[in-house]
Amino acid sequence: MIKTPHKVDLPLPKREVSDPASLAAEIMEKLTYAIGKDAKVATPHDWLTATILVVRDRVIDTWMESTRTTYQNNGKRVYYLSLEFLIGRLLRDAMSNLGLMDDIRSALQSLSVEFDVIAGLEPDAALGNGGLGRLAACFMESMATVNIPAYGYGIRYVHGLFRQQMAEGWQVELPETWLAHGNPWEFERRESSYEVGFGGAVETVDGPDGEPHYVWKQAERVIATAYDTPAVGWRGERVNTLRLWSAQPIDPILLAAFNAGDHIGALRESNKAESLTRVLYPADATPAGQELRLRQEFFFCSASLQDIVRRHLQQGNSLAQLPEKVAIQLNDTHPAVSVVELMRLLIDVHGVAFEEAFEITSKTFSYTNHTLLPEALESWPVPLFERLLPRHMQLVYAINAKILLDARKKRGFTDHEIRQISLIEESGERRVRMGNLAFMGSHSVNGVSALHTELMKETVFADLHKLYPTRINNKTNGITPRRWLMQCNPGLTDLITEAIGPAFLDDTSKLTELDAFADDASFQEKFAAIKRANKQQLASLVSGRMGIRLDPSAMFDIQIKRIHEYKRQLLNIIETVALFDQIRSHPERDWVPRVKLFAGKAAPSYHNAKLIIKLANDVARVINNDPSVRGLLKVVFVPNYNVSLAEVMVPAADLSEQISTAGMEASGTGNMKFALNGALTIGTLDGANVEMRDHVGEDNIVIFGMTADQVGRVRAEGHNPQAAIEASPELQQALSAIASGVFSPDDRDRYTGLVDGLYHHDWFMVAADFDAYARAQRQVDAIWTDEAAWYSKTIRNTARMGWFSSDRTIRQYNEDIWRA
Ligand code: B1N
Repeated sequence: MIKTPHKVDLPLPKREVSDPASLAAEIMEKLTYAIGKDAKVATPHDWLTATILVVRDRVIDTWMESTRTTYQNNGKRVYYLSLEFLIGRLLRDAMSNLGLMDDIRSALQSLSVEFDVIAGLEPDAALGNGGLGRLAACFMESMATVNIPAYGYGIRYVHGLFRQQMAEGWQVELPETWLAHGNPWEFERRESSYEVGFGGAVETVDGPDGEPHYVWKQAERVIATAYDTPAVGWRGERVNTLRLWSAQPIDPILLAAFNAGDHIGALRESNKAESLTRVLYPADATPAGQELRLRQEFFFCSASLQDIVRRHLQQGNSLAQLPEKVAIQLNDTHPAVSVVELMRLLIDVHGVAFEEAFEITSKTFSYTNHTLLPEALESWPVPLFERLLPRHMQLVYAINAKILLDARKKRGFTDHEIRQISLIEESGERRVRMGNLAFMGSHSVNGVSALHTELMKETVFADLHKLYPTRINNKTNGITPRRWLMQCNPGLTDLITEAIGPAFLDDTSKLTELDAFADDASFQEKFAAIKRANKQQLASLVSGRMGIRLDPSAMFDIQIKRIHEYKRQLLNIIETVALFDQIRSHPERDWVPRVKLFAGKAAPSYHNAKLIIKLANDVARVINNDPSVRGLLKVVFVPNYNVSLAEVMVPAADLSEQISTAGMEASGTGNMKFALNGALTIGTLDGANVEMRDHVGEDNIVIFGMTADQVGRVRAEGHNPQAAIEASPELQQALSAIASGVFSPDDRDRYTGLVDGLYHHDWFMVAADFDAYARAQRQVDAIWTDEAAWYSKTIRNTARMGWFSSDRTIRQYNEDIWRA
């Protein structure tokens, strides 16, 4: 690098004034000089970009300040490695965290620009599938808020999660193009580029010390280029960096080939490199085991680790100090190959001995597990792993040999236990177990809810837990109250401030003061008015997008999340059909008017999940067109669920559906968002629902169904769903209606397979839990009918959910694991 003397004492124009008039002037300046447009011809997008650039200027001052201070203190940094960051929009978030909301609004108004209109044009950064990716985004905001020097590392996908369109009720996936208008939030960092290699072979040479040295001769190489996005904390006190990698070819074009007339071949390498970071794998807790996925994982891990080690050494630290200065959190096993990549860098590049390298590595890494579903536990066929990453394969074997010897010799583990612990799955095709690799290569392994953590100890990691009994710990998930209360529900935020003052904005545990208002009739009335206004907003969205009219005085009963059999959207739909039957058979009864809302995406390859979406749409069509239930029951599947849609649906919910088969949802975070915004939860004792019940109190949540223990026992003993179905006339009738084509007259057999599965396997205990669920729903009706009771419970939910702030989660990670 060429060192030039920089003149650093020139004063920068400080962005300290932020009254509406100067903000308006700045927006005009950006429009003119950064975008090159006259106000007369500026499009709404131009106004959006100009506004983002003005807000961004204010972020940058603090960003540089934060980075500088960390460098000067040479303090410990936290690195959050995640293949997904489900960010959503950033403008409202940044404005609200910087306290610019009102002034920017007025500034735009003075320019005759409607803030809500341009804010609605910002595309969602949908670089994630669901809860795991959204958690990473909440954590980025909370790490900045609680003042932890942190970097997020991931991939800058050109296409994030697909756009979901409905074609006659079937999900169709369309590409999503969030970068079409450019991305004003990001900074390309050409200078932060690294080479990442694949394939080839490992050569052994004699080192100067007489020991064998290993040289990985890579067959292919690509360049990883960094794109940085600032992550602003609450009140803008700290700004951290989200660094996303993009893949570029080493040679953009093979000119010789091009000149010889091979125009396509000349671009082949270039296309191959760029395809690495082109699309996000659309799989959430479903298998994604393709070669491109392993390449994506290694690509971003290698670039991130090279960057981390470079920064560490540049500070003048030694490699032995790595665990003292660096904490790397692995978000599930997707970045687990980092363990062997760091080992390789330490041993092959920096000459550290194996034993020491392993010690440094395992003290630096920690790993979060997000699922127990066997099909979602990553493992790679040994031949594939070896072909793509031959040196890493050697290191996997070396770590495995060390740990297994230790287990056998020192701890007397049995052959069966040794097989369970091994990094190599030996039954059938040999595979590398990424969960075991992440476990061995870390000093901390955590689950994401109390129940999930206990189940980890008893199931997937039972034997590793026996070998390392203090390694597994729990960090119950959380959500950022900035996005999931203050920004998405300003009405409720103002009402709470009016009642208990603004201290809860900085410390959500203060929300408990709201408990005193739970039975206050005038407070209940205001709380209800805000809920109604939020429902009205959702109703206009649904009417605008789908042409369906919703009555905001009906109960809004909402299930929004990825579509998966274990989440049991099917249970909800079947109960809806049963309710439909009941209302028609007993029109004289006092039915509680309900709107059943669903939204969520299915993995494109997940047949049953897509069929469940079609069923929801088929049932909706029939019910919504039946005059005998008009005004009492409506069903809506809102297409293209994403973060921005969640921000409208969450504040509008009366009832939150959290009904997974117990033991299968690791935590859930949507459950927390709804309850914080004053919805009642109907749910099973699964994931974080268990801790939510402990916090809100069992009178303020409706729990039903089998426990995780019962599910385990029934599965082991073999359960008879047919008997359960025959014992429940309502269930039987609903199932026979669905199976016989009442909702699919165009294809009467469409759902016979789905219903057959319930009769013969019912792995997800839909039939087994049906009666308990239907009873719980009638209990919800009874509460709804007693308005004072309803609001008393829902206000208590808002009051007692403060503990589920991701600030609390992050503080726990920092106290127990990172110690930054
Ligand atoms: O992670 C969330 C939890 O709240 C949810 O309960 C859990 O289902 C979710 C493979 C996953 N677990 N596993 C994934 C995502 C992408 C992928 O390719 C698995 N997502 C979860 C946050 O802890």
